Amino acid sequence: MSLDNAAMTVYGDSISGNCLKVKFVAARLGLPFDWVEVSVLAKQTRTPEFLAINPAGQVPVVRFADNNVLAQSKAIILHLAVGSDLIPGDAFERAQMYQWLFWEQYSHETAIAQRCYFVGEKLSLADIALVAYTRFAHQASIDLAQYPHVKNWLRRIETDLNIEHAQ
Ligand SMILES: N[C@@H](CCC(=O)N[C@@H](CS)C(=O)NCC(=O)O)C(=O)O
Repeated sequence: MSLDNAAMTVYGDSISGNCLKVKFVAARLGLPFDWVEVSVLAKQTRTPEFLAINPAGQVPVVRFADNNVLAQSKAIILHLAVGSDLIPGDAFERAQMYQWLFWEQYSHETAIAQRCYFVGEKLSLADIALVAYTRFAHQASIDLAQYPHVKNWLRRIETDLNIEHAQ
């Protein structure tokens, strides 16, 4: 069955960039899908029912009409987009597209996604090393007010370290 005719269920959290990628691609390609909201914050990815769908306990995950299940946003969007104009026909351009996909997952998402600390759920040397020069951003004419997540993180680390707020 071609994907165009298949019903699929996307299990996703509406505030997750990884899940929105799947939604945007499916919508752009006109692929019909049901969206099942799974809240990461409410720990709905940790229920036995959800873990039976994706033992990794993560969204997005898609269940296709034939009951096959696929996780990992990049695997999902690449699968959805096979044969569409979203995947360049030229082999080198396709490789360049992969380059951006890998970059996004490895560098962009990790830099932009909102986390409390750089590693795990608590202060580590990574936060302390990174906070040192981030506090001087204004000296390079960078106004952190434009980057509220960074500013929140900066405040959190300064508070954790009991040091004065730099800006
Ligand atoms: N590399 C995966 C990352 C998936 C991921 O990190 N999902 C998060 C939401 S953005 C999640 O489900 N977190 C719940 C958890 O890990 O407990 C992808 O691109 O799909």
